[in-house]
This record gives sequence, structure tokens and C-alpha cells, in this order.
Amino acid sequence: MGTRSEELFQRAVKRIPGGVNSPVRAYGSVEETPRFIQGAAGSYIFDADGRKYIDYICSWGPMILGHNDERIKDSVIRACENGLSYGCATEIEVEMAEFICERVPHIEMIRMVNSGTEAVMSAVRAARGFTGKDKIIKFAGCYHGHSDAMLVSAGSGVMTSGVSDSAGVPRGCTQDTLQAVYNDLESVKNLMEAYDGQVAAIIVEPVGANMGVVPPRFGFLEGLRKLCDDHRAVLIFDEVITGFRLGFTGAAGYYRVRPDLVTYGKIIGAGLPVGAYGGRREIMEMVAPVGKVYQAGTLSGNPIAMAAGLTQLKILYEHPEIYDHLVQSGERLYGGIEKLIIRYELPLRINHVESLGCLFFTEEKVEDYESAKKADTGAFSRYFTYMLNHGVHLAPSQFEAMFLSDAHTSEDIDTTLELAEKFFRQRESL
Ligand code: KE4
Repeated sequence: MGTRSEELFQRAVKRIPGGVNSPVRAYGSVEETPRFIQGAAGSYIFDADGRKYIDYICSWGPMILGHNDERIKDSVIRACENGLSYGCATEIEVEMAEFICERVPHIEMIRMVNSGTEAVMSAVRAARGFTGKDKIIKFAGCYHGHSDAMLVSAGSGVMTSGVSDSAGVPRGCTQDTLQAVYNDLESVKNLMEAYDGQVAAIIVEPVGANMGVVPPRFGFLEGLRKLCDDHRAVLIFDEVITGFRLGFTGAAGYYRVRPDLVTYGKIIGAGLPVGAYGGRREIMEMVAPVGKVYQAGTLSGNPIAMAAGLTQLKILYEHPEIYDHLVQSGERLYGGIEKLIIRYELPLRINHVESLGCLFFTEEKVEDYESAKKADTGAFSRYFTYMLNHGVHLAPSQFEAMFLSDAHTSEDIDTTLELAEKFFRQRESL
């Protein structure tokens, strides 16, 4: 008799491509049956067989307060009392926009959409409309969602899907997407000069988190800012992961580099489908209906999703101690792994920024896509399986981030470290 997850997966693959509604959930790069989750609370998730896991996916970032937070759930239930969707403007959309714009200095105007992909697609279009230029510079290993133009050496699931980019994307959709090397300003300068006067924008994950976690080298983001100023290009920070995680003002505030546009997802929706893009008023006023850049969405600013997202943002803003806890938890977890690497002389690297981190199965420094790809995905798979079977749910890919929430306790982290130590002591498994 198989497990409930196995049974559900067997049914799922018959009717859903790969049995999942997003590729990374299929555990394609690890030797495990994907766990079908039936519930969650705080730092824990529970699978269809009732097994409990300490969860480091946190829905890929949105559950920064922990799963099933009562305050957010209550706001959703209250919002449902009035109705689910109107296709008309609502007060809470105004509240959400004002709340963000009044607290994030580089966001003068903002538009709600339904996913990070949509946010990026729209921000890129706004940048092209604003500058009248076509070329976009992205970085190998950075993932900006699955819009055609962004599927060039993308990170995240693309890295593990064995697909270098994607079938079904005509050359015409990617011919204006230029690819630079993360943390290598020279590679960006060369493109800017080669395509002088043609580059509409540089889009960057201010902390790479889709090739595993790769922090920006000192001066990298500042260098991008200067290159955009010198070449009249728009600097887009894709903060779908880092937004409202690295403090309320995200990576822009953390690194003190001002982007022209920012894209959001995940935390802004608290687990409901919300994305957003915003920034300089003169760029955002290019967007329909006030400007000539068309973008629309039936469920954009949906009142239920706004209730969840705005509640989460208010809690984060009104309780800055949450960010202190996230930093301390990050130091405990990733610092603890660092100590194990040193104690057991392990051929591993840990990269992290506050509550975001990634354990790379390589002994070389990981600072870009090429160095990340050197990681031993087989060893990672064995580690993933060991941790999963001992009650710790990591991202099922070497090229994803670990996410901490305010709900993770010291006990959760110490349990995780004890299990990791047991795995590493069986050194031959590396
Ligand atoms: P969504 O369309 O999945 O909401 O957001 C796309 C996106 C854009 N930008 C960044 C920096 C992102 O990390 C993402 C999505 N992140 C992945 C996890 N690495 C989502 C997980 C999935 O694809 O299922």
C-alpha cells in the first residue's frame, strides 16, 4: 500500500502536466515522490499521510509570518463576507497602494497584478514604453517568471528542468533579451557599449535567489545604478523574493541602491495571488489608462487578496522586531551550517542574506550562474531525501533558496542542524 502522496501523484500525472501546477513541485531533480500537503500551521506543514515537517519553503517566500496566521486568515474571512470580486475599483486597493507608497521611498506609484511573472512582464513593458528602446539586460541564473522574453538562461525550475530556455518561445521574443554575468559589471558595460542607445532596462534580482542564493558583490548594484544613469536605461529590481523580506524596503533599502522600478510578488499577497510593479511616477504614468503602455487584469487588486496582503504588510511594518527575529534565525541556521562545514571539513558552501540562504554542494565560492552549476546535484538530492524523511522540508532543488519565517523557533532550527550533522557524519553520502 503506497502513501497517499504516491496515490495522489499517480492520479495527478494523468490530468495535470507532470502532476503539478508548477514544475518545481514535481521534485524533478530529487529522487522522491512529491509530498501532497493538506495543512500547515506556523513553521510546520502536514502532508496527505499526516506527516509533519519543519517547512523551509514557506510557499517560496510568502509565508513570512508562518503558515495560517490567524490575523491574516481573519482578514480574509471578513473580506469574503462582502463578496469575492467585483471587477471594479475598491477602497482596499487605494489603501494598499497608499500604504506601500507612503513607506517605501522609491515607490511613487504602484500597480497590482496577479503574479511575479505578470509584474516583471509589465515592468519591462513600461520601461520599454518609457525609454522607446527595446533591449533588456538580464543575468544568467536570475529567474523573473515565465514570460517569453525572460526565458533566457533563467534560474529556478528552468535550471533543473534540463531545458536551457524553453520550447515554444520564438526567436523574436528573446532577440532583445541580452544576457550578462551576475556580479560582473564588465559584462554589463560591454553590452551597454555594444548596444549603445538601445538598452531600455537592466533587470536584476538584487539578491540572486533562483540559482540558489547568490548575494551581490560589494559595488555590483551601485555599478548597475551608474550604468543605467549613464545610458538612460531603467534599473528594475526584481524583488519578488526580497521585497518586504530584507526589511520593509527590501533589498533596495538593505543595499541603499535606488531602483527606478521594483517588481513584487509572494509576501505582498501573504499566500494569495498578488504581484505588483511600481516606482518612479513618470514611468508608471506611462501605464494605461493614463499612458500608452497597455496592461490589464481581471483579478488585479482582488479584494480578498488585498485583505490578506495588506494585513501582512501592516503587521510587518508595525512590528519591526519581526525582521530582527528573521535576522537572528538566519544567523542561527546558516551560521550553524557554516560551523558544521568547518568542523567536518565538508566540501560545501553556504550563502545567505538574513533569512534567505542556500547550502551549495560544492567547495568553490558560488558567485554566479557558472559557479552555481558546479554544485553536485546528486549529493544535494541525497541530503534533501535524508532531511525530508526525518521531518525537514527543504526546497526540492539545489538552485532554490531556504526561507525562514517569524514562526520558526530556535528548537526548529536546532532540530534541523542536528539532523544535518547526522547526515554529514555519514560523510560517504556526500
Ligand atoms: P510567480 O509568477 O511565480 O509568482 O513569480 C515569478 C518570479 C519572479 N521573480 C522572482 C525573483 C522569482 O523568484 C519568481 C518565482 N520564484 C519561484 C521560486 N524560485 C516560484 C516557485 C515556482 O515556480 O513554483
